Amino acid sequence: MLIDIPSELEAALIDRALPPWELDGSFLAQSTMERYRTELATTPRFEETAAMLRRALTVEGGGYAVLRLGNLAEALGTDDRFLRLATGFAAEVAVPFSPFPRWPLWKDIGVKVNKDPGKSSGIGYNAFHMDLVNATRPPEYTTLLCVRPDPLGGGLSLLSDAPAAVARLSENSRALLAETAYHYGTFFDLHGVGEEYKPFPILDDSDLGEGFVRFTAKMLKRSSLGQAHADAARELAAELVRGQVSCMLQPGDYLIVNQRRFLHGREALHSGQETIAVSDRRLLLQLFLRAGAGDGSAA
Ligand SMILES: O=C(O)CCC(=O)C(=O)O
Ligand SMILES: [Fe+2]
Repeated sequence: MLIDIPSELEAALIDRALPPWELDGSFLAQSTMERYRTELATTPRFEETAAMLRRALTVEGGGYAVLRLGNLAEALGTDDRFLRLATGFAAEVAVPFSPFPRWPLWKDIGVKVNKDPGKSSGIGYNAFHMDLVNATRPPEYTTLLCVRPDPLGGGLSLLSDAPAAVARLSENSRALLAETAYHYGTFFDLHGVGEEYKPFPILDDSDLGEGFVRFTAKMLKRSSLGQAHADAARELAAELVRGQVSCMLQPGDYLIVNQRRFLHGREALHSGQETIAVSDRRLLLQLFLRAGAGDGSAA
């Protein structure tokens, strides 16, 4: 769902300079959360916009939103002042944090022509996945702020309702996906996301919509799985593609994904990336959010 910022809110936000944030370990400090909330709560129509955002992310059948911050990005540029406002919106959903101790709170996802094309910052098709899939406590929300789209026009963002895709599978496939038989990737020096989970079940015991559909289609190529388990995972990947929606992020668009509901991916960037200067290539900034116990946002 697309969420526009009312013009009177945009005008007030352009005038409002939020202070720099502070971290408490890998999490946004409570003092910053409170300060940003208090500052933003006094701007016109902020509360209703934040409530609309939370509702889009948690309502039945919902689970992602694109908050359109393009006018703010245009007025403020995309450095600190703008990032503080985006952090303020994120903090209305859940607690911003960085699982990567050596990265800043907002992590650059640029374009690297020599990287594995199917992975983060590669140029190829990035298949449906959840972020931090092999952690016992993945972030409830992953968020991507678009600084620059692909100047050549590629890189559509992809989203798919994971519980809905699972519901279309046969009972036999679902039973295979519930077995602790899947693994993916490495796990090194990550904070705030629990332990490495290996092997893991794609579906856990809890009701659909409560747990995660702990899946990445990248495991089909990069992990060795038994035949029956691989077949069930391939069926799920196909159902995710069948149900996918796509959107082209514009400068300043802020995509927020509830990882208990939706998986995400990205179409390939357009061919010819090597002809584009690194500083002109597509650039997203990624931020993860942790839903606090009992605040309702973990639903
Ligand atoms: O490039 C994109 O749009 C998505 C990247 C992504 O999903 C990731 O890096 O985890
Ligand atoms: Fe991702």
